[in-house]
Amino acid sequence: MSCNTEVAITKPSENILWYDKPANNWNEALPIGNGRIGGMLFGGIENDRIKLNEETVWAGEPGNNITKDYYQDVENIRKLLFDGKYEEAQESALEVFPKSTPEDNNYGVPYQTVGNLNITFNNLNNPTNYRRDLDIENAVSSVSYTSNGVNFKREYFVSFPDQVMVIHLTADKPKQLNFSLGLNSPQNTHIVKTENGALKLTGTGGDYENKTGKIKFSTLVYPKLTGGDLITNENTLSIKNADEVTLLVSIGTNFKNYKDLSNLPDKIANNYLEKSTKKSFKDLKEDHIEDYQNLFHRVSLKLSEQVNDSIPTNKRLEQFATQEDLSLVSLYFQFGRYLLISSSRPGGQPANLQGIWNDRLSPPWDSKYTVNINTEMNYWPAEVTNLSELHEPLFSMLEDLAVTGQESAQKMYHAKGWNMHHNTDIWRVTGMIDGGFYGFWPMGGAWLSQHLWQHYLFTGDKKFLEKYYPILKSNAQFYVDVLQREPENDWLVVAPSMSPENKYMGGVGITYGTTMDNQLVFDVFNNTIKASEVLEIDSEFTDSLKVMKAQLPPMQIGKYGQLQEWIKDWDRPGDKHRHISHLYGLHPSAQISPFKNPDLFKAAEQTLEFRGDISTGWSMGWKVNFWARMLNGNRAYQLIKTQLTLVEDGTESGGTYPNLFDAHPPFQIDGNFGCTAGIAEMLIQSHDEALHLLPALPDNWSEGHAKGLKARGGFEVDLTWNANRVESVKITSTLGGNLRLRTTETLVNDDGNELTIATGENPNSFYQTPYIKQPLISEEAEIKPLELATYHMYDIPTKKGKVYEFHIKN
Ligand code: FUC
Repeated sequence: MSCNTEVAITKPSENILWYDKPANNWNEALPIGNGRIGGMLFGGIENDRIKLNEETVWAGEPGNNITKDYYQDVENIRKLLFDGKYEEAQESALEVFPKSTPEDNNYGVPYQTVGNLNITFNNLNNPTNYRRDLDIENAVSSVSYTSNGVNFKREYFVSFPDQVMVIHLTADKPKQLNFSLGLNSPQNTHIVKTENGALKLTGTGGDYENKTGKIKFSTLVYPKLTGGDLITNENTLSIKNADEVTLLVSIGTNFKNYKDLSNLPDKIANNYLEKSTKKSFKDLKEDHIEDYQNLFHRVSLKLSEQVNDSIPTNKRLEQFATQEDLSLVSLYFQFGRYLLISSSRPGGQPANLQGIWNDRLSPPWDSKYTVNINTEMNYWPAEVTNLSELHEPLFSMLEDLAVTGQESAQKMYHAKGWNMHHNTDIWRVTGMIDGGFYGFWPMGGAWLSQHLWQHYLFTGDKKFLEKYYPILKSNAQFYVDVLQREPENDWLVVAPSMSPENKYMGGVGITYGTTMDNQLVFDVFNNTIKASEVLEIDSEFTDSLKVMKAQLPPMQIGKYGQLQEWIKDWDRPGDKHRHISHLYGLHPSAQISPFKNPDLFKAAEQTLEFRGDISTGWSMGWKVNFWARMLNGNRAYQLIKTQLTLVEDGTESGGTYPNLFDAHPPFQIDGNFGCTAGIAEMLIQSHDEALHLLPALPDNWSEGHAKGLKARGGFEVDLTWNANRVESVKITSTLGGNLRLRTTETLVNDDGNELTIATGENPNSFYQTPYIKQPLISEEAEIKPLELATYHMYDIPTKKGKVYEFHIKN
């Protein structure tokens, strides 16, 4: 019988999330997606709900959010700051850029839901044997149960190659499938009807602030039946006595790019639908799995031989606080990779605050792009976990922002180049958002553009660098024009600005020369200088950057031994703020090193101690990375444990929901991605002159392997460890060049000979890290660099395409 067209796939149970009940709420539902189309699956028995998303369904219309020339206002605030009138400066900033949206402007628009597909089943009788799962090995979710002696099964996935969501319903006896299909949407403007044997939902994105909703979308649900009858009603479809049904869900919108809405939603939805109706379910599924596994299978992580898969995932999470379950950590790691593969594909939009999964018209923080940490964090796993091409949507957004951001640079700062503030949306707005407290941070472009340089360091792709160099340069140009001399030391600083979302005195965040800003400008200048050297262009411009770079403020150590967050020693030891922006220099940047500037390293540790562990989800995810960079595996693991604390829908603290979504709270996807990257960072690091093996392995991760992680310089790393020591390492060199290894072990090659001890600077250009000046007070400081003798450093000259294997000396 055709309902047995199962594809034979072996299912290693370590990569499965499963539950014994349907989802009660969003944070129990399971996400599927292909970057563009997303679904949240509730797996109800009588009523199944699938929440539908398409990544370009946002409120509003094209256009930036800068209504006038603000230069004089900025100048006035700058002057107040340099005169030490900080409170007045903050008041003035809030007057010019009020907290609530001014009538003639907007603060960015929300990402919105398409609506819901409802499947209502008839004739069920006391269903038993219920199971709902998400197999992230092949990106297929399923629901199964038994009713009236019949075993029912549903499978769900969203195919990237075919651009449709596929839901396959089967029963193990003929003529058992009886259900109806309905679509609805909370969108103010929408219509549901039936058309050519499909159910159709058309709608328009919402009006928001001063913007009119202009996104049009079209959703088609087409059932393909084996046996049985399809009954077409006015706005529902019914299926009677079918043997097997494949539902194809296709969505199109009019969005072409951030300023062009000339695509035809119906045509797009129809085209994808037509193509996929010609394929069998088996082919759709096989093509989907092949495409997905091509990405997913690049990395494997094993932390324990024991896979605790006999209890539902929510129960495992609940027990995690008290019982060791290391395969839950590797599942969580791979789930982060699954989420990136499912929410960010080349040619599409970058993952937003909720990836692509949102069931509201007005989600938290509009589910847009918050770029003072969140959007960047989404992409931390991209390179190191070998999903480099999934970084592309972010680069493509940068191409847009480098255009729209010229308006904010000109109108707000009278500067050349481009900039943006702390948020953007699908229309690529670059002006101030959320008013003159949270919004006065002209650094979004500085942080986002780091990703361009990092992609180059991992891939060595010169063509890519050539293409994106103008964006780096134009962002550097903005800071060349905008930097000011501060009154006390004549250092070059950004003013006004803030240390994201934090304040240094009651209600006052606005200031100049914050540590993070200085670190960011340092990186912007440095990346541009380095890129111009690689491309052998623009040396005159970059010579001027070198001069300015030397005049940026140094990082400073404050009276509590902490790394100062501000240009003055305003830090409070009791400050638990979720943003630890001034440690940007520790991670993701590489300006603080235990080997090069140990006093700063020590000060960063003091800062981490003051801030504490417990916080919002993403903040804990960042701290996993920080402690990994502190080379403290046990503390990093402690943070993972804190982050993997089960929280339920509506809980007010950070942690992890039953569906393994990160809880800010509420759900925010950055914490998933941050922690995934942090786990990789515990196993290899490649930012500080060498490829460091097991830099932060916790005591209880005594044996395991990580295969396929990527390091800067294009090295792919397969690592096995035992008794907490590197056992063997296999490195594929995709670019050639010197491989410098840092490890606590004595490593030998196949002949049993110890590797060549490293000397001098690493000649590999992808490993040459520029360090910012020592802090002012460091000359008196006693702190010595981390003993290099603790580590072995080896140099191995490598050839492109060759594989190198080493193991521990017995
Ligand atoms: C930043 C954070 C918040 C939240 C928001 C989306 O503003 O400070 O915690 O993550 O982004």
